[in-house]
Amino acid sequence: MIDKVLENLIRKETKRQKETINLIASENYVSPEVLKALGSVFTNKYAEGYPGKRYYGGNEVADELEKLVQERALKLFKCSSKTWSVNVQPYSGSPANIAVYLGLVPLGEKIMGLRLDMGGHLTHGHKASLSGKLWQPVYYGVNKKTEKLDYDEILALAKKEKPKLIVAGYTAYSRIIDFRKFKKIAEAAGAILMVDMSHFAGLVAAGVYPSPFSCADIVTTTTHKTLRGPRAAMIFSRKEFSERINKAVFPGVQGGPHLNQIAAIGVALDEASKPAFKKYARQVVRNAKTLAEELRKRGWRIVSGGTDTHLFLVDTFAAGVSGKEASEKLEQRGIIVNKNMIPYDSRNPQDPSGIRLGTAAVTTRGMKEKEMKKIAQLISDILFSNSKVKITKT
Ligand code: DSN
Repeated sequence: MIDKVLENLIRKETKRQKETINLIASENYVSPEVLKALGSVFTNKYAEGYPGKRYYGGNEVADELEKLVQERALKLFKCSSKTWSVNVQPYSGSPANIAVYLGLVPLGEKIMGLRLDMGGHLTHGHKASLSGKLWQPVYYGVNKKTEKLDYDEILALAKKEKPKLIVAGYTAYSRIIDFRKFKKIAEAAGAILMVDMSHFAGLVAAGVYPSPFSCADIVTTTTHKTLRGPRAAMIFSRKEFSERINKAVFPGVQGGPHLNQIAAIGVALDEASKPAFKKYARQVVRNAKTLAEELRKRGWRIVSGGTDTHLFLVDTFAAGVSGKEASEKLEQRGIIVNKNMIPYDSRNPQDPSGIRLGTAAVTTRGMKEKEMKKIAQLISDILFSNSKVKITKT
């Protein structure tokens, strides 16, 4: 690059990514092909509107691109184009979720989602987000004992509160979600069911996590987590909702789509349709299960007892180590995680009781069960010195 300052930052970040173990559950490493599409000339083009209905000239290739990516998205998730549409323009997950509410829920009406401190997302109705300011949030939690969703409680709450829309799909919940139960809950409340599959989209694509499409009215997803694409998002909607969703994305929330991101989504969708991706996703889950189990064996408490997905929470404070302390100590030794609230946490978000670990990124680097055992031992050794209770040193 001519800009040596920038070139140096890119080089430094490349080195950092190579030399650390990335256990951030929402991150991954994209392929060189995805990077190529992101850095392509599509970044130069404005394409406000939708294929065939743009506000600027010169969009014949953009139209071809957007339609191709829509087709690939519907195909990958086995959605019939007779009943489903997909909007591939959202810049990322937060604007995608806000666009759904804007399109389908009158301002001030109720949106029901999982509490942030129990695994939900800011855009599922948290007061600090537009979703909790422009709409009235109703929160459900997880069961205190099992730390899993309690569908009877959620049903009772939904019947009482009658939200216009219910969100299922989270950022820090490690268990399989029963989408059929959520469909019944939404029907009982007369609500629209939106599944935010951002975290587990890649697992759904590979068939290692249940697909939400037969139950949901709307499915949102980011494309950069387990799906291993660019930082972007998509909104799938049943046809009856699609026009309202499209208007909410543009011009409701966004301006012109980032065509380079859309091109890169297209590359990632194609990659995710290949047998190698199925193998990858299976290994992601195996790795998470192994890592959780190996940490459990060494005395660390795993929230809800384990995982069915790519991620899980460790209650480090049960062993006397706060989440902040744990994440900082691990980072000093090259293991990158995030501190995280655990259900019914008595500590604060800046220094909560736990950490969240995920295996999507390390699996992309080719790591398997053997490496997970080593990582569990490393984590345990690094945190051992801070632990005030007995942690097994194996
Ligand atoms: N920040 C993402 C995560 O880490 O799960 C969600 O938006």
